Amino acid sequence: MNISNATSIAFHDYHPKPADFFVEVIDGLLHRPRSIPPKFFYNERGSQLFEQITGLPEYYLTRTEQAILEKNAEEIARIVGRNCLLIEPGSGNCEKVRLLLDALQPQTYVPMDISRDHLRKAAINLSADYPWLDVHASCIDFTQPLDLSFCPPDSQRVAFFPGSSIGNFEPDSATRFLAQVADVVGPGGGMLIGVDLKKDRCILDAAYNDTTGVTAQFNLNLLQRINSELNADFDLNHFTHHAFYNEHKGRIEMHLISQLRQAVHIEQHTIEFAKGESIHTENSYKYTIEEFQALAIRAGFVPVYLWTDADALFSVQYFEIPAC
Ligand code: AVJ
Repeated sequence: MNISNATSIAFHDYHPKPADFFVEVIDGLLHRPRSIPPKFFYNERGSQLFEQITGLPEYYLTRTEQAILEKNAEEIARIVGRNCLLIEPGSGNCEKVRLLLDALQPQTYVPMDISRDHLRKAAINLSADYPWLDVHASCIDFTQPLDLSFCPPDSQRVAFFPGSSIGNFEPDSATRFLAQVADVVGPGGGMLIGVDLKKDRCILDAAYNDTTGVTAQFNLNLLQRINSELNADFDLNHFTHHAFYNEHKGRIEMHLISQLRQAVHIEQHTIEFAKGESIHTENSYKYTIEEFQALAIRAGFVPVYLWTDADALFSVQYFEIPAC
């Protein structure tokens, strides 16, 4: 029985195939330039370090986006429309959506995450705080097609993708990903997305080179994780964090630089690093408003409205798919 006002929560398990850490790490390290996908930052320690990053004075992204959502929640709700079906790919701890729920009053919220236990916990906590909200937690790899047949077919579908997570995608894959989102929300559907903006490079460089070295620890934690989970022997004292804004590509690049010529062993593999050789660990693309709108338009969206802070550091942009 489901009494209105009582907590309503459903769990849908699409059994996402977990990433193969070993295969992806070896593949990335054997190719030139060497790289490791940024999705592997987020083990328990990495997630803790990222939490710390979000509170750093130099790291303006999280607090600026939060302030934009808080300040404009009512207007966002008016523009997006109430009673929607709100889908959040990679919902994590479901903290950001809380800033919108009271104003937006969605009929249904669909948090999607690949991490089953975190998703379950986050959905239960959210549901306890918002008993009027119909929560359909979906354990899924959000880059896979999503079946929303459990949802009421008539409500407007809106995707929520905060945090400038889109910055981790290459622009072409970002377009493909948004086209997939466009498919899911369908004609008349919308997308509310947090996008970090191009700005003075000093601000960007500082945000990824904090003086207390938390970002360096976050980056180096990848090697620690490879050591403990893949039986490797990276010497963390012999790699250094290197992050800089690549103006030409419009992205922050994070690297780990080998401080000397060295060999590292991972299971049966030996990887030889030259002195100064890099492991590319992350790209974080920055866009102008016009650049990002053009990207979203290529994916089938129409720009509807956007919000930024007074210093134009960060943007929250709303798009729709024209109704047919
Ligand atoms: C979570 C991808 C938005 O690019 O700013 C923070 C990750 N990396 N500091 C970002 C990150 C280094 C973050 N995103």
